[in-house]
Amino acid sequence: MTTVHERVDTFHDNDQKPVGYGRMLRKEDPRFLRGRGRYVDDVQLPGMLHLAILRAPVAHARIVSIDTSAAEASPGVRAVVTGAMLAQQGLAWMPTLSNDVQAVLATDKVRFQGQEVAFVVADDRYAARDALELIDVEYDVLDPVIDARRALEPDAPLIRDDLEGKANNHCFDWETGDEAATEAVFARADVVVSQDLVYPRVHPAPMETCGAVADFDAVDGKLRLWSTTQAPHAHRTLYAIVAGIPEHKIQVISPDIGGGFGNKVPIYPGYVCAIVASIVTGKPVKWMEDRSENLISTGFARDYIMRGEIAATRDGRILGIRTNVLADHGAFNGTAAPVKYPAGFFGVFTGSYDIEAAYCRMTAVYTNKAPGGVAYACSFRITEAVYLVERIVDCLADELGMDPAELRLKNFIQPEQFPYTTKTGWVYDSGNYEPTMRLAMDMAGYAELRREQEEKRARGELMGIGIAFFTEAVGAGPRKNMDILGLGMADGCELRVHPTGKAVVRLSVQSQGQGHETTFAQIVAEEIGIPPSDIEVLHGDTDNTPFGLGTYGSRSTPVSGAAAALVARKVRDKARIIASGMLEVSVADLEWEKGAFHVKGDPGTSVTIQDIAMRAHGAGDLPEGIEGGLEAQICYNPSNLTYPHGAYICVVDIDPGTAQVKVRRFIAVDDCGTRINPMIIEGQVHGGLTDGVGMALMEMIAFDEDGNCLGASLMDYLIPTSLEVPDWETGFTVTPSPHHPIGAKGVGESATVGSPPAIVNAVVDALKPFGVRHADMPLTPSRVWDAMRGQARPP
Ligand code: MCN
Ligand code: CUM
Repeated sequence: MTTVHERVDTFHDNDQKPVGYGRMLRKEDPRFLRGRGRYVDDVQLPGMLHLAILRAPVAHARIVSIDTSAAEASPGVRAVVTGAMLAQQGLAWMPTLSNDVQAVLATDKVRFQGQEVAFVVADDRYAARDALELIDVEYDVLDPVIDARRALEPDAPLIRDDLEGKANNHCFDWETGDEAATEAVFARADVVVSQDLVYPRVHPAPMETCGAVADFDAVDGKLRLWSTTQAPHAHRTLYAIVAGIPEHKIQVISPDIGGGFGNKVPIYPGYVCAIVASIVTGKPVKWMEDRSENLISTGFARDYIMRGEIAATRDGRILGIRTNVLADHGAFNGTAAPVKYPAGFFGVFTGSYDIEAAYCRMTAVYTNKAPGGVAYACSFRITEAVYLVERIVDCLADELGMDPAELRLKNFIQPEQFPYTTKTGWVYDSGNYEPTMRLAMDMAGYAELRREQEEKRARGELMGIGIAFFTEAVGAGPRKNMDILGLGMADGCELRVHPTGKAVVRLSVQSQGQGHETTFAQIVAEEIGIPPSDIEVLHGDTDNTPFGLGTYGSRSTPVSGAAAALVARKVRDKARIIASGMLEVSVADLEWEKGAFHVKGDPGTSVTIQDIAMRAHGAGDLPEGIEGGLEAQICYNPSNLTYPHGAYICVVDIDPGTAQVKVRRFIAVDDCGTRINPMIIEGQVHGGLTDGVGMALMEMIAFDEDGNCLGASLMDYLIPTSLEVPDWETGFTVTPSPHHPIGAKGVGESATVGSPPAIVNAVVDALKPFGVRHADMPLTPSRVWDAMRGQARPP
């Protein structure tokens, strides 16, 4: 059973009361539960052709020749296209979201197994796939670089010889914090602990893989693209720039999406191929990748090799944190992150602690692996940062012989210190950490758990308790320092109230399962008192929604949520003026009560928002200077990110005979400020915690030394099911964001960020009797077994 610690504010929308925040069943679920979702693969257009991609069988090879003649002659084939053909149109390469370039189809070399080499367009999916077999590519196989450490060796094979003047596999260097000041606190610390950590390469593996249907109409010159994208407007602008088609001639439609988790932020070669194919054939063209293609070629996550160091006084006051990171970016830097943050928001690695100095130095390299980097509910690399700090804080507790909860409580940033500027320059907007930590400890029965552990240890049983406390930075972001390829990270919102008082709100963000059709209706409902069921949420269609940067980095609530609240307030302000005319009193004499204005001191004399909507569109005079209609639009530029936090406690049991880890309990207390729909928040947290179990115990995209991807199917890339996870115990505290119009912070990635360190800390805690201080994820039975025997396997 799930324990929920919260005040009871359950209500039903069906009784048509003007309502806003609170538990409410999801408006989108009737169609999802009945199999009526409309996904990209459901799009069927007359005369539609099918596209299949030929992928590199090896990780690194020069292309000697490609013979497409047999494929072209294959039944049902309409076109076979190679990189050389795209190069003639200047389309063989495309920009990535990190100012690098990526091959659409390889021309010179293939640089990772699974890279796109050619495509076939045919009458059906089977004919296209069959013809792939007939394309004859001669490769001159080169030595691959698979290990990031190898990438920097002077004799390592050069991967990016396409980049002018490039003589090595170095991708970028980045640093943050104050090196000298950190050096100084480390020099005077009583205790310094360091630990090497690997956050392995993992994959978001959404239920629906990536795909697109492109339909270029040569008559009106308009391109319609249905695609699995988390950021339809940003993608449209990029297509406009690359293809030279003006934006008003491109419509990107992102229909229902079967999970994104960051996998659907980048632009993949497949989308571009589908567009080219439609232009070339003059027909609509569908490309849908299969599971293996998704796992081997689309945006991976993590792949950070980190060294963490922490300095403290003997009595447990943390002075400084230092880290050195080697980041594996794969063959192309396709990371989705604001331009100024090549390492995403890794800079928050100082965590939730008030420390004196911090420093990070990072080197990123190219390897012969798939590109990606920012995906899988990562909050722009905060997953890696939180894992680093929460592991080394535990290592410090171990060194000091201190309880890990006590050590954290002693070092938290205090409530009166907010807004708090970290030593790496992030301004945490608000937080109150101790109550969150105490609530998690109360829910867990922390003292009792420690007693139980002591008894079990005495009997030789392996039980571990792991804690993680995190602060996230979500809601990218202030346009003064955040843009993606020059696009400021703002979001538009438009609200229209129809004559009968029903409304439609149009968003620039795009749900992949987060329930936006419900929660954004609730935000608007809270502000103007129209029931959520009367508010239609439109998103995922660039022709019908205002411009904005899309959904990732848990930014929808912090940015678009703010826009939705403010646009509703604009509408309400206009409604107030219309109401003053209807009630023949001055605006100052009106009082708002969710859903209606009444005359001050006379609640009986009132008009509802629905009455006002009819007047706004109907007969009768409107006050001087007021136009008809009841609608508004806005573009919201956030002044800061929002900083949700949380305290997680995990209890594991390990079978000493098989080294199998069982997560027995997991307590998650989240603080995401004002809560719009607690049921949806819980769903987000449950999903993220499940991801965390996967990453901590099961998931890894591994490669052999030749660069063959060993995680190319769900038989090898293990993801958790309900059998591997406990019944989650969730709680919450509420510390509103001071700069967000409704005080809400994001929550969509919190649990994925916070749970892996809690689980690893629990496993390491269980293995203390063996003298284990660290073991790298995924903590599979073999790794735990090795840790128990004092061995470590290479990651
Ligand atoms: N919410 C709320 N109150 C808050 C904060 C959020 O009720 N204070 C609700 C929101 O209204 C929204 C949901 O919780 O319905 C998530 O909101 P938010 O934290 O703003 O995150 P986004 O909507 O921007 O979603 C993105 C985030 C990311 S980046 C990944 S990755 C991820 C995640 O969401 N991918 C998901 N959760 C996912 N959930 C599903 N089902 N599918 C994915 O692909
Ligand atoms: Cu980093 S995965 Mo989400 O931001 O789409």
